Amino acid sequence: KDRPTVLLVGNPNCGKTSLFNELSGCRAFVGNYPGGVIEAARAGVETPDGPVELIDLPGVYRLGGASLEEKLAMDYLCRSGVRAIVSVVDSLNLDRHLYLTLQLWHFHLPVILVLNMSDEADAALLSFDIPAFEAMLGVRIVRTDALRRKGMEELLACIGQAAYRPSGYPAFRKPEYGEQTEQVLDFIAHTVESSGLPRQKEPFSYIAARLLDGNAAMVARYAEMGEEGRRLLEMIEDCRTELSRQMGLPAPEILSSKRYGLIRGLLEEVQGGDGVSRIRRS
Ligand code: BGO
Repeated sequence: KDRPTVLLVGNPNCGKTSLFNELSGCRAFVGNYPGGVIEAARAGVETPDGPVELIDLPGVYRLGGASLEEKLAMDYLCRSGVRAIVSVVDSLNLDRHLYLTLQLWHFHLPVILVLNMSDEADAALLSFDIPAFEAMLGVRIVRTDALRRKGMEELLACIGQAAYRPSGYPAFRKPEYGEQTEQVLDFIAHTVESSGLPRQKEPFSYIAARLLDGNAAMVARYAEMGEEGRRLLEMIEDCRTELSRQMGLPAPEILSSKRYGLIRGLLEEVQGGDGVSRIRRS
């Protein structure tokens, strides 16, 4: 079967399962994955451009953690055959939910940003400058209310376009972390790529970001690759330490603090309406 795969990703409780059920016409369950077995629900879905295989990944707050949910999400994101990502966020919690969205840049796939819970945003008098929001991120944005089935046709049309006509779809804009950080990330990615060490499933830019974070699982992987792996980690450690000194931040906090900074700046530009001051205070 050659149906293009489209992944639904999002934080827990963003309404991802409700959306999946609406799009797929399947109402089997809404809720968290029952204890123990974690698997991704999947369904064939018709779009105006043709059928896609929609996969509902378990809810995760970010990529890179050691939980089974995060590993499963990463595994799907690295599979071939994935043509687009639907990043579902809760419209009232964009400051936290967009963190995961920014991490999707690494996969170089078309991203549809779904502002779910639009009913709650309306009730809170929160509005968005959608064209500016789309331009700043390099995505298509669809506002949905999964409970009342609002925005589903538009979402299906976006999914179809992203999966079947990607050349006309915007390219996700690279989150810019500043010159010093970018230089270190490029250096790490290049060093890993040219090392001759076994190719990992994740994109090099993603591996570089995790190594800059000092992500335990990623560091352990390279540490287990023998002398060359350990030499690579030492080289990386030197530039981590230097960047950390320059930024005045512990290395594991550099990228996350940059990401939250980018999100704050973005929301200041695109979020409007009487609800903003209330959201900011909460
Ligand atoms: C309960 N608008 C509103 N208002 N609510 C929504 C929307 C929306 O657009 N989309 C989803 N919800 P999941 P994850 C619930 O289950 O799909 C609601 O984790 C309840 N349940 O109905 O499970 C949705 O898959 C009792 O709410 O999210 C669900 O991403 C009381 O958001 C919750 C109140 O949706 C999470 C809510 C027994």
